[in-house]
Amino acid sequence: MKATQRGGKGPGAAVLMTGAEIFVRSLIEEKVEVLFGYPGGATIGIYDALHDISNIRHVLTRHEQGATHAAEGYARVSGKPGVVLVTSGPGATNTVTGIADAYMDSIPLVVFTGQVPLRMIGNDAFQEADIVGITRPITKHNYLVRDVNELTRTVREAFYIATSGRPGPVLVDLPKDVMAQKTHFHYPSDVSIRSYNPVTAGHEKQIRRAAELITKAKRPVLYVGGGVILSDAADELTAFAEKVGCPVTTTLQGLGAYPETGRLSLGMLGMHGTWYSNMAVHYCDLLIAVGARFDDRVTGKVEAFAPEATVIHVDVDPAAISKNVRVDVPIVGDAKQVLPILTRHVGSLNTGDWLLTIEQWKAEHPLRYQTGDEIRAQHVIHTLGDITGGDAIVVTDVGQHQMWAAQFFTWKHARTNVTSGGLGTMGFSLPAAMGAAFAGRDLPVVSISGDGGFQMNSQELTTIAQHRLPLKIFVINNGFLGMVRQWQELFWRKRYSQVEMTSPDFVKLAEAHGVRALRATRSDEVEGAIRTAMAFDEGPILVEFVVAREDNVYPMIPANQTVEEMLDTPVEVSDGGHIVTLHKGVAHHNARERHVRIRAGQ
Ligand SMILES: Cc1ncc(C[n+]2csc(CCOP(=O)(O)OP(=O)(O)O)c2C)c(N)n1
Ligand SMILES: [Mg+2]
Repeated sequence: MKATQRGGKGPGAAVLMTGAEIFVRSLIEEKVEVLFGYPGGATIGIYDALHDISNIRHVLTRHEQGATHAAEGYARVSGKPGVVLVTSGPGATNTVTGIADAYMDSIPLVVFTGQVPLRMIGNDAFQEADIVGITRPITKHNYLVRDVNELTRTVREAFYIATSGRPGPVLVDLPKDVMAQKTHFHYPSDVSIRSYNPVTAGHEKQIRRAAELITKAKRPVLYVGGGVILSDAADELTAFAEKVGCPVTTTLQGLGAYPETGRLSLGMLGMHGTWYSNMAVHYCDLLIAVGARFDDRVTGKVEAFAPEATVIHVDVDPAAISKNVRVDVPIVGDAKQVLPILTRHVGSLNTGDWLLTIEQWKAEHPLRYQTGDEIRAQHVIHTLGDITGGDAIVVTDVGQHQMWAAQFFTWKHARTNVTSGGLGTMGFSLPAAMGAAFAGRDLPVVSISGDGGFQMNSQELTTIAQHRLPLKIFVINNGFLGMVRQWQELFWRKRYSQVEMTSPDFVKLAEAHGVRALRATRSDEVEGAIRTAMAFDEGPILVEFVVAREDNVYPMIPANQTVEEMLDTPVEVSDGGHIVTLHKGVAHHNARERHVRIRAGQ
């Protein structure tokens, strides 16, 4: 159990302080630098206590959902917990999507909600909502503070639980009268929570068993998830992969854990993963999962996932192990601690033949697109990767553009990919990018949204303009809820039900919020528009890219199917500026033949 000395006595220990003052002082003890919030009746006392505080920056978002996504963007990029403060009732319920989002992707948030006075709880009081009840299934833990004397311990525990073990959101509900009660300030120096003792050091014997299997493997694959990013273990992962000579595929959340410029990179796996990553997982004899959870968007049909592989799983959360896929060697521990030990125990493998097979797959089935006059979203993202060299924080929304960003950006660094994976929340990008901009990383922040998702939280343009945040905001406008349209095209006989979408004039909308904006409509404008945006240094800038309307994301393994059903990118040719698709996504054709060759050691 952690036992760092902090707070304790010191100024204020002798004087009586209100709960609101104690709360603010506790945030200072927790070294909170930025608070994303929105005031109201139940938190007016807390906001009063914040009024004269200069060491916490409060960002007044324009919607509480924006505050929670911003806190998540901040947490993902900075590695520190994101902190939110909202009022009771509607203020609290507006955070629900953001909390669920953080829960699904294991992002540390501490969300403080105002609550009606204790004696009125349960009376359907004005702006009362049982937010502790509502958020029970979507928080790692939550609290209702009933006594001001419990306040500092609760805040201390909330930060500890949010950031330790498998991180996640913690909610603390603060009744108005409790925040007005007075007591002495004493900040606990350590935390002791019975029945919560996350294990971080992997079991020595299991690590040795894993090392033995690795040493014997002929066709190993590392399957790396967001846990590696969250535990800041990208360097340890890279050292391990390179010592062993093991190819690396990452999940959507794992992008950046291993540089895609590295020779062992397979890119992303799963439903819209690269052809070669999915083939490698399908035919590998050893799958080393690190900080990943075998999500259905990764596995497709679980029974057919990595059918020939022995599975090693390193994860800090024991509940994640053998949850979806049976694991042969479980190692419960923090990737940052486990990987260096594993690296010491293994030697370099002779994976030359296996890497050669993968090289062939890469050559035969690369990620690709053609360009004509019309802009392709793939081209926008590819160009962004080329111009930035991967040195940018890219925050996406949810839909086709998100998958193209995962596929075509050059992911090089941990904590540069900010995207809603588990929950898949449209409207995430703009506020999350805003939070990312407060994280203080010396990299440009690029928000990429679809026309649909952008409209879900575009109110935050004003917050962004107010703080003159140097965001590059790209709206990929295909006139459709593209990802749903793609499914309707491929699996619902092209019956486009409620997916065609009109939009405001995004350039005028941005300008109305005080954000500079431009529009690109032809593919020869893409590079210039991106260069203009990246060079702009007078605050935020929005670029609307009007792109091909009915484009699809490939490769694709349809939901709950297998590599056998993988649709590769169709063959396209450019004909006088128009892109002609010669045939639609083609399913797997030579996997079986290739398999025979692998077995024969060719
Ligand atoms: C809040 C929310 N509502 C609905 C969905 C279902 N959904 C997933 S992708 C998508 C379409 C997104 O359209 P757009 O933002 O224009 O992005 P595109 O796919 O066109 O790139 C929808 C409706 C969702 N993920 N989130
Ligand atoms: Mg769209």
